[in-house]
Amino acid sequence: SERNPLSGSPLSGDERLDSEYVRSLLKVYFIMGSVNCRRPAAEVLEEAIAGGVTIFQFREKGTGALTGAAKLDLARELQGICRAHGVPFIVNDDIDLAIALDADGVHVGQDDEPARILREQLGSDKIIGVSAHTPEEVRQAIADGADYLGIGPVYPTSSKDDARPVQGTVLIENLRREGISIPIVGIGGITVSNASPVLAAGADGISVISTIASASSPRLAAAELASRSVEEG
Ligand code: 3NM
Repeated sequence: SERNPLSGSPLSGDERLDSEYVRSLLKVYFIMGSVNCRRPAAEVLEEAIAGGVTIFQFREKGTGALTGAAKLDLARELQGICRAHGVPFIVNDDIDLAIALDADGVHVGQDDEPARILREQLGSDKIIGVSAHTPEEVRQAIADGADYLGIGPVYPTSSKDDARPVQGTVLIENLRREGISIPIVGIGGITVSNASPVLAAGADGISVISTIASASSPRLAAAELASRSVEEG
């Protein structure tokens, strides 16, 4: 039977999703589109969830990415897998797709629709994530009503053509030192062996494409990331 991960989920006093609930979802945040894996994406996602992925983002971007009906079909297939396992399904960028599929949320970058507009379109019970790379972008995203932030790239990445300069864990550390408590995932070049410093810096979880999508065993990769994130996050 299908499970909707957000149904009955706690809303805070101001009718937003409870931030501790969102924080708990971010432990192992897997992002993938068809260009990120050499095997069928559905297979990779099934295995990754079996290994311990806690939230999934459909990110169909880059050279050779699917569009139109093919993109919609793949999104539907992957959403079905997420629902079967109670894993929230987030759509990168594409608000129309997110609405059409009644996805659990949307993730946007700085060049996309601001979170304030997305909140108006999506309502209070969906997850809105924003990529932020500077303290100013962080402040704006929080003011706009983001549920969580993706902060990166922590390490060098080859999965994003227009990635910003590598920034290590400094921004995450500084935000936590300032008392900013919004749920945060670190992103960019994170592997099993370099995940711990990201969590130690104050991230609630880690977000990866290639460490899981290109692994010979997505299940094992996800399980190893989960063991780090659950113990140290
Ligand atoms: N956003 P990998 S880095 C999608 O810095 C994305 O905002 C980033 O892929 C940012 O885990 C990135 O393979 C790519 O490095 C992450």
